[in-house]
Amino acid sequence: MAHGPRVRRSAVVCVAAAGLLVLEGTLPSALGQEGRRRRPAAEQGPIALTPEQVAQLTKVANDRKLNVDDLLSAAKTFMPSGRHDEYVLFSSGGQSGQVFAIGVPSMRLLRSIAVFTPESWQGYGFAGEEDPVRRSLEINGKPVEWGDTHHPALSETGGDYDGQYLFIGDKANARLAVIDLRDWETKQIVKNPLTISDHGAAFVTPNTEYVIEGGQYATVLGYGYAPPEEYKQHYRGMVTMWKFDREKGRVDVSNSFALELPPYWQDLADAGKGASDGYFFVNSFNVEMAVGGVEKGNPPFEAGASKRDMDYLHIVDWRKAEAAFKAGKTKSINGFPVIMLETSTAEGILHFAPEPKSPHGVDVTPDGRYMVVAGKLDPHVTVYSIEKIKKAIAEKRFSTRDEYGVPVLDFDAVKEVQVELGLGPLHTQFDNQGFAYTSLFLDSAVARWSLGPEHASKHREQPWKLVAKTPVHYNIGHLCAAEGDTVSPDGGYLVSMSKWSVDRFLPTGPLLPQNFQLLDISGGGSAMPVIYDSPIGVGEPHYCQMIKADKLRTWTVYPQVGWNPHTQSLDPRAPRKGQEGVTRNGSDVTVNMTAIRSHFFPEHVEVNEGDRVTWRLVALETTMDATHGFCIGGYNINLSLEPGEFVEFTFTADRPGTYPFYCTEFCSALHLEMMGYLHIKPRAGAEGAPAASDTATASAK
Ligand code: RUQ
Ligand code: CUA
Repeated sequence: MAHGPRVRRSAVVCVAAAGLLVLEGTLPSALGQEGRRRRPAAEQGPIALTPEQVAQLTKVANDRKLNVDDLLSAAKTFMPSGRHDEYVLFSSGGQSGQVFAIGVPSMRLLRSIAVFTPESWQGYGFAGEEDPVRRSLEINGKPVEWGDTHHPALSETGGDYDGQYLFIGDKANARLAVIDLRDWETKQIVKNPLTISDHGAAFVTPNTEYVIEGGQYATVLGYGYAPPEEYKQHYRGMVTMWKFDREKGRVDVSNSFALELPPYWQDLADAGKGASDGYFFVNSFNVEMAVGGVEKGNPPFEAGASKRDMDYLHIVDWRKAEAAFKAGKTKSINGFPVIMLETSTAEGILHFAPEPKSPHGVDVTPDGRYMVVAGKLDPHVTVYSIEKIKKAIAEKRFSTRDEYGVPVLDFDAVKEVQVELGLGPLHTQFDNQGFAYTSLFLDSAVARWSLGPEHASKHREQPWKLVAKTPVHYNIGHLCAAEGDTVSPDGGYLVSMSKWSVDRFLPTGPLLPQNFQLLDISGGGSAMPVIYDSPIGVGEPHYCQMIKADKLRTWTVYPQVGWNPHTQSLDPRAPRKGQEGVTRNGSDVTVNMTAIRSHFFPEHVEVNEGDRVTWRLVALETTMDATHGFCIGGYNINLSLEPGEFVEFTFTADRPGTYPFYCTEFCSALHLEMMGYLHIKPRAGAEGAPAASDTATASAK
């Protein structure tokens, strides 16, 4: 009797296994001698399992206690060696300050991209005393060498990801970074001149005209000071519009500006598109303007900031704002142009709409017709209609003005619908079937719900209705569907960015990884199973975006030997083959060095104690399998020399000695031999100086 269910389960496993393997590749070729060759999916024919193979698969499944769903999940996410993922997930790296690139559906980490935190593998921030990375990380003259990255934003053309650039905000220090997706490296870091910290960055307008940086905790703009008693008079919020120059691949600071906002705590933002093109939307909380002070017996921020039922959705007409900026209707704060509140109000740039208290995410639907606001303390999402917003603005349907004179639109005039989803809704994404997906933090679930009647033919549900929930593990923050915040979401995959993984993985000490859970959302109705758990043990990622991999035009080697990745151009300073050597001008020494498998040229570099050394190093390699590294121990130098790359670094040779330098990538069979010596000769007479007979030392001085 006890054998009955076991036998039946095995049978089910066999059937399912055979079914799924018919879909995916031929087993014999997978096991063949093609191991080293990249295997495109097109090469695979339908497979037919022999009875022995079915038995083998069934045995593995039973030994590992896998059920049919597990086997299906495995088949949906497994990438055979050499097969590439369909999507790339660009994820924030939270307080690691980095960005992580992850393949979907395999959920394999492809690489990290160093942004706000120096990172040695990439040679990011370890190019000596004048390192441009370290320089760009300084704030008010202080090194700030980490960041809290929250929101990556891929560049867009016509509201769709174009695969060219990635932007990411640093919440802790109100900075914005630009990453070039040709070489996946950070090219620019800009510091907001108005606020120390922010939150709502980065979001792009549909053609990446601007990168939007929303603020968070109100301060005195321009890094000013005022006591908390003067909060209402002197503290302010802001949103900054960074102009992006696509040709140069840089934020154009001189054409960027900000808007002064009341001292509510602005939160996430999203740009309108389609029907709402020309607007952007920013959430806020603490319209109470609570100033906290538990230490004085006042209610803490968490209570004071949640007293009122409604906060304000900020609706910004950015084309009007741009016109006001171009007309010079700004005030300079800390050298940066700011459109002040009176101007925004007078010019009709800024309107508010009430939103249920303590909202978090605002997300615009793919057609741009609706804004979905999720309030952490309200079990509904509130959906606003841009058509109604425009009408209410035109007809001046204001219910009131706030303390700063900003018109507040009548809630009922702009609200389309409220949809009850569950506890703690945070963020919303979309698919290609007319569904929206909202993360439910307190429920630890992903909710699928139907959009309005115009999508009924696709989703075949009642409009504006909760359709399904999948439990996740646990405390989901953001979620991300394939191209799920663009004008044409793909559907198929959704990643739940679940917070502490708690019991999902082997214990890793008290500090837990986060957990990216992959959901298969390709089916309709209630089917959206979790098919993979992926530990993220390197930071607390907040948001990510998932782009179709074939949109990326990634370089595999730099276009020319002598390429400077900081400028994305050939660097005239790069030594060419045959120009190697060491030259001296007083105590300034220039080293021109090349690297090619498996040696540096020159291999000995002699300098004197106290010399100022400028070292130029170029990788002469031109093929994909030839990255070198270069380090000098004790001098904090570590470079990554990708094929063709040029790097210059400088240091003062202030500690004499014999310093082996070596290649830090195991680049060839003779990698260990790819080394040399830096000889720093002590000043004559100093301790450790060579004997007087060493005339070379004396004459070099
Ligand atoms: S968020 S806490 Cu995007 Cu939900 Cu930063
Ligand atoms: Cu070059 Cu190791």
